[in-house]
Amino acid sequence: MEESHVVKLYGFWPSPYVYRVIWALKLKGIEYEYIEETLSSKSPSLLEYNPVHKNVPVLVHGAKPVAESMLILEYIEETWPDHRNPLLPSDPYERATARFWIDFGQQKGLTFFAFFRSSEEDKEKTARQVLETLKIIEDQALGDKKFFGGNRIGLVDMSFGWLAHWFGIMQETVGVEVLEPANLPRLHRWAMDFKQEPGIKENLPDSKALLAHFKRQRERFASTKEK
Ligand SMILES: N[C@@H](CCC(=O)N[C@@H](CS)C(=O)NCC(=O)O)C(=O)O
Repeated sequence: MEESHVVKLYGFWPSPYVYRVIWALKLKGIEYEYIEETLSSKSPSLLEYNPVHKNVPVLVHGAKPVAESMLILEYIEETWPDHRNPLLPSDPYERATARFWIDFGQQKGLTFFAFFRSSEEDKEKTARQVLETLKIIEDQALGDKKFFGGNRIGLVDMSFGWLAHWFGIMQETVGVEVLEPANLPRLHRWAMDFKQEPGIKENLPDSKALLAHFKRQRERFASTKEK
């Protein structure tokens, strides 16, 4: 393959941001080389390719690095478009609406993080805040559709994709269940459907390893709070 066409992905196995990129590359059938990073000792290449945020994922296309998972997905969609299976709607208004929900999910990141690192005393309170956010996503963004854009998965589904796998394990770590059929029947259905999609189901990190990773992280949060 010509050097200018080579695709590399710098990642970290438990990262849901990295998986967004993996899903998009797999769905498009794009070959790539995966480079696993150690976040406590980042490689010189990662620091060179992402000197501002110094985080993963970074996609390198030829010599051109692209950072920030959702921007990488937009880059992939524009560079390798498949007009029969677009990941964003072609109508400008629908596209703006899709980006609104992607942005909403990003803005609410701290709500989920607060839940994940909550103490025993405040975990129910943070769970209620997560439920409020998920209700908005279910009622306003998903509605009665199978996926956020209709019958096929697209960028909005991939941006919320972490809810379908990582969030369940996060709930298990905290010991509170929020995304369950009684509370959020349509969003729960969506999570089940999303996880079954070709390209997604074969590309999810191992649940047991992720649970152990999250438990270690939560213990670390608890010990730093006590000090
Ligand atoms: N907004 C970024 C978030 C990426 C991110 O937080 N990556 C984490 C791994 S899950 C990371 O690389 N952390 C290392 C660090 O920030 O030092 C995106 O969507 O790509």
